[in-house]
Amino acid sequence: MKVALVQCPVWGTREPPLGLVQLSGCLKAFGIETKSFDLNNYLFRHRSESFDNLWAWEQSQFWYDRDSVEKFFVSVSATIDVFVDGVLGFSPNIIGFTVTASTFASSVLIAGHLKQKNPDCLIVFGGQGFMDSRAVSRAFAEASIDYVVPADGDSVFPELVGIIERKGDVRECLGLYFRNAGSVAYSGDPVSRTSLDSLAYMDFTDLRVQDYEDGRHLLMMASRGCVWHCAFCSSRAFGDKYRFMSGERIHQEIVYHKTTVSSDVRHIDFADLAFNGNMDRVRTFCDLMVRYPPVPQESMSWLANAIIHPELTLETLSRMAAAGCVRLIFGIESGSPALLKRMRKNYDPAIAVRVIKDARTAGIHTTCNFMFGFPGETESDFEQTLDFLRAIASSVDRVYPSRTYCAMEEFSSFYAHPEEFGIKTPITHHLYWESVDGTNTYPVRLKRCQRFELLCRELGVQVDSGVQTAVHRDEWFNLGHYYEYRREYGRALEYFYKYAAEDPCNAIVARKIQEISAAGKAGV
Ligand code: B12
Ligand code: SF4
Repeated sequence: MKVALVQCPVWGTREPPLGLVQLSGCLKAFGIETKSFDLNNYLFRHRSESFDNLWAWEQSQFWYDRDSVEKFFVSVSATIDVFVDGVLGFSPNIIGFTVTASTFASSVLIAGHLKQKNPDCLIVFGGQGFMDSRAVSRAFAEASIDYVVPADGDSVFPELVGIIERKGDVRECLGLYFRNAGSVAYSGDPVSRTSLDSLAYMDFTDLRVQDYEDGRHLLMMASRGCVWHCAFCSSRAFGDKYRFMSGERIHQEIVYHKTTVSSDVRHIDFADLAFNGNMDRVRTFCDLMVRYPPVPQESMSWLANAIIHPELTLETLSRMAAAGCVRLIFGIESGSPALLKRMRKNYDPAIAVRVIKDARTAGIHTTCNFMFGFPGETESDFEQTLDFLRAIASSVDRVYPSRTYCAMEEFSSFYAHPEEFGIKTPITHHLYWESVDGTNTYPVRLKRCQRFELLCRELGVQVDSGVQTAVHRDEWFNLGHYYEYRREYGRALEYFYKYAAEDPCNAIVARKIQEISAAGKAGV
């Protein structure tokens, strides 16, 4: 039995897709012949100048729209054909797609192509896109899709492949949606989730680290879920319970990759939501990295997302630095204790100031993320955020002001209970939501973000430009879309023109200008 694994756009291009390399390791551990194919990276590397920005984080909305993706695929059909033939050349019996909301449209289109060329291949969709149960129905509306795995596939997928191989009953595979007499059935929740310490190592055989933008680092996710419950967060929704690899296990996997497949690797990025959700494992991991470096005489650095924790003392931070930690990224979001409480963000700003200063003393760089206009944020709350910035200005290395300011993400608790947070319902747009009293709007949030950035400039604090786009263009790009959404087309055009003057090759903006102008909407 042969399994092909496919990653469609849009996804990260700095390093191999974690979902695929993890699943590939798990399938091979069961002796299943597996090959991975990354269409996302393939298209990214072959993109033309007019699509240069299509992989920018802020423009990922493009990929949610099936028509846009289909038109794009038609325009690069020769490249798509080569890719599809490459997958089928492996003669897979099963093709698995790793699907999130941002890859759903492209995955459906590619799955259709593959099925059309080889109707015998079984198509399995899985991944975090299916934490939204509506996505399961949308997937089964496509004739090409045979199965959907809505949760961790580490053991479910190998089990499904085994059952298909021995022509068994797929209903025995818990954690699976399948077609049943004209409708869709679910086999039931798996009894337990794979312990992260017993996971197979990631497999980079087909998706080599050096074929990605940043060829010298390894991405690892050494925990799933989070220990906190911030009201705006949707990232923790999928793996609700915090599960983590022990310090010993993280160390073992790094040593394995470094000494076998990826000897060039000098750096690890931990994608964990909260790397220090369990401080004991952090201490164990650091002790091991100091006592048994993956390659003696060669330094190995790492960075991680962390939560502000009172146990991040100068002593612990120094131990982390000695173990290779070069950067910690903190979701600070606000400097107002009252607003943090409202966000259910469980830390004291005074401790945060101390941790950031101690990190600097220990030699660890810090990045602090901020958001603007969380429901209920008053001018005085915002002033406290500016005061917080002043307090950390001499010790923080970089700040990242959210370019979506305060997005109302599905599966977050403020999205689920807007009335509790004074948000106008129905929520028609995750970015453009408004407070019931009308004082908290998208342009208000954008202005606060700009004031924050101005203060950064004054204080000499470095502002992270985000993913690929230039900071100052965001205002024009974002307000162009905002006014288009509000049908204020004249104002939308004004902003899109400003953007186009700076970045004339941008295909999305050029199309917006053409669409609005051609329809004569600007005069409306
Ligand atoms: C790391 C990460 C990234 C990295 C990915 C880097 C890489 N090279 O892989 C980066 C930073 C690039 C990224 C980008 C984005 N991300 Co992201 N990301 C994550 C994060 C934190 C971890 C995902 C991960 O790798 N987990 C580890 C692997 C092993 O798990 P996994 O991929 O889920 O795979 C497991 C299962 O899902 C399942 N599975 C997966 N695929 C398949 C396939 C088959 C066939 C089967 C059977 C099973 C299966 O089995 C796997 C093993 O258990 C999650 C949040 C979270 N807590 O998980 C968000 C998350 C996946 N991202 C999300 C989003 C939306 C994005 C963006 C689109 C953001 C945006 N605002 O536009 C961008 C992509 C746009 C762009 N231009 O890059 C959402 C997806 C939501 C949804 N409903 O689909 C999440 C859930 C966060 C959130 N709630 O907002 N992301
Ligand atoms: S700490 Fe970060 S990942 Fe955890 S719930 Fe809060 S925002 Fe989400």
